[in-house]
Amino acid sequence: MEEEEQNVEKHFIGLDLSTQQIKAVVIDENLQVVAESAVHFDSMLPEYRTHGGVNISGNVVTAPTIMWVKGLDMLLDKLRVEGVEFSKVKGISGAGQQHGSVYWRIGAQKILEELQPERFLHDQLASAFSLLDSPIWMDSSTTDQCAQLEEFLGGPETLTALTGSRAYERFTVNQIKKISIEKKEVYLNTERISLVSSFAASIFAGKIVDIDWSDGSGMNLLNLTNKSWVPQILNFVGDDLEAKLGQVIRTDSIVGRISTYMQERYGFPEDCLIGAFTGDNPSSMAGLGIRKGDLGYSLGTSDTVFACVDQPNPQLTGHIFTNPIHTSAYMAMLCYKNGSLTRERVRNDFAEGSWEKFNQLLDSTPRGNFGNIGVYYDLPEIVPAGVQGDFRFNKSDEAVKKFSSAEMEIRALVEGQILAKRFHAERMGFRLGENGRVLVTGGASANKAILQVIADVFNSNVYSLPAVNSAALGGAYRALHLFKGGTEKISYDEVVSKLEAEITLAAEPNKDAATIYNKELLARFANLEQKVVKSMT
Ligand code: 5FX
Repeated sequence: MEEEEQNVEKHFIGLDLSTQQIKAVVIDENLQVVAESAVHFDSMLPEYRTHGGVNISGNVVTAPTIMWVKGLDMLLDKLRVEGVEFSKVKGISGAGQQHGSVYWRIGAQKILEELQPERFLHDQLASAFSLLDSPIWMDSSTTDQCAQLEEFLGGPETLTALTGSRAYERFTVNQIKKISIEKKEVYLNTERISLVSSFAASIFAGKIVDIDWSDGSGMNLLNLTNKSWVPQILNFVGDDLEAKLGQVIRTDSIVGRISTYMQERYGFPEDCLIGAFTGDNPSSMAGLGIRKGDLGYSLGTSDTVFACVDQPNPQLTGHIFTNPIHTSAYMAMLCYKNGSLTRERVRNDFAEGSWEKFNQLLDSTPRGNFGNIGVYYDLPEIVPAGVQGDFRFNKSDEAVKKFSSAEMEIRALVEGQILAKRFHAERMGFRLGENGRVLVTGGASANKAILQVIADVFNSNVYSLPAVNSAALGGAYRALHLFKGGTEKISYDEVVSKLEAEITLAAEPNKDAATIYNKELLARFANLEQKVVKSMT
């Protein structure tokens, strides 16, 4: 009997509740993807009228919380229709867009415990939230709260040293503070506050679960050293905040077993474990199997770069998070708001909306773009903070209105985005290790022409994995790790060692790359970026 049990195939689900869609991957014990599916918010849930999965009103950016719930209903049904046998699933974990928050109203825990299997989740959770629209990472409406928090703690340096980041508008404690003041009744009616990640885990566990320490690092609230909430900051928001947030847990924790709702509605086995969900970037780090000396580069709605560091060295640009997989190390990260959507906009403006044309134009322009440099920010950027607009400079560093051709615009956009990552990453202390790799992920990592520019600008080989959604995969791998006994029993690196065989070389730097993208060019870029910052004030 025991042997029979051992021979039964075991599957693991990884989810990613990201900005534009919810995605699921199902893997087997050999890390092979056996199924994947997604629900795209704008096109499949048009009733919520989102654009890119969000609603933008000035600098306030939100997403309807119930849309995410309905998306989960649809995703689980889609997976079933596509033939996924939930009875084989032994573990589920996943990721959520970072910083976004969910406000459960008083009584929500009870609603979650009493879900009826014959009804949809979105039907039953319609009244479970005290705030209908969740603030998300693209929001930049908490400038006042950020200034107050930094002042309260004695300056941005103190906050940075304590929590790994200066005050950022999207970081959750600033969002909560704003709500506690501007929507006092909402705050008072809130039983618990989740991050998008812990919210998704709660739906599967059938109870409100705690926040993990990697995603929790994106709140301006977690003490990086002792990994608990900073009491002064809790008090700064309100003395009942700790009760609403719960405890901080390790990212490699089991938060519970699958809920009876999920067992009865979908046929999950009762021993299916639920691992803590985490932020999409920490989860991508897990999904790419990032080792020391590597750089992870995610090309998505937001562009992010991240690396594993032993000794945190927090800076006023960029973030240090608790590491999701190497539990004694940290994760350094830079996040840019203007990623895919800006690339799409420039493609529409200069390449007739065609990626093929965009790539042809990019390839037809020489590396270095004749000295022209451009930076394009559709939304107020994070690095550097607040810059917005298109800025173009000719080879003499003079501001120009337009470049003389579509191909120069396109190369300026791509080079500008990648130079920014290299410059800021190096300033934070990243150095590619001797055997270090640039590992790419995210939607645009399928674009070879862009990967070539990454290889050239970083003067490094660029590698990719066959599956593009590393955040969802990271969830599935972490669920498998927990199933195998977790960190106490086996290292995460060992569980994902088979990934080595799947990594493929996607681009190699051209011979002249190091001379073109040299220190002088980076210094020029830094100067021009400073000019842009100054022009905003
Ligand atoms: C990271 O700090 C970010 O704000 C973004 O990368 C979000 O996580 C995107 F979902």
